[in-house]
Amino acid sequence: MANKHSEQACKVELRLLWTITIEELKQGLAKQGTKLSEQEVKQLMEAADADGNGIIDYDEFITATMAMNRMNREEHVYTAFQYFDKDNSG
Ligand SMILES: [Ca+2]
Repeated sequence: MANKHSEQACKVELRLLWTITIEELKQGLAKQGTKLSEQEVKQLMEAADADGNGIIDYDEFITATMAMNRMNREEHVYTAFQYFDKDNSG
């Protein structure tokens, strides 16, 4: 199915381009009205950053989000990811 193919291509692209830095995480949480201390943000970051390279990539974000919310709806994750990565810095 053509749709499925382009969906998968899109996910690969997202995996390559979309990452969340600790600054984006902090700003995203602040915009949502979630007030976390620097230490809490770091802990959240470390929890999500499975390979410890200092950024949360698409896979890590999905894993962390699913673990937190027990949600299996990827479009919600996608929306949340867009929210955090507003500047599309990648
Ligand atoms: Ca990482």
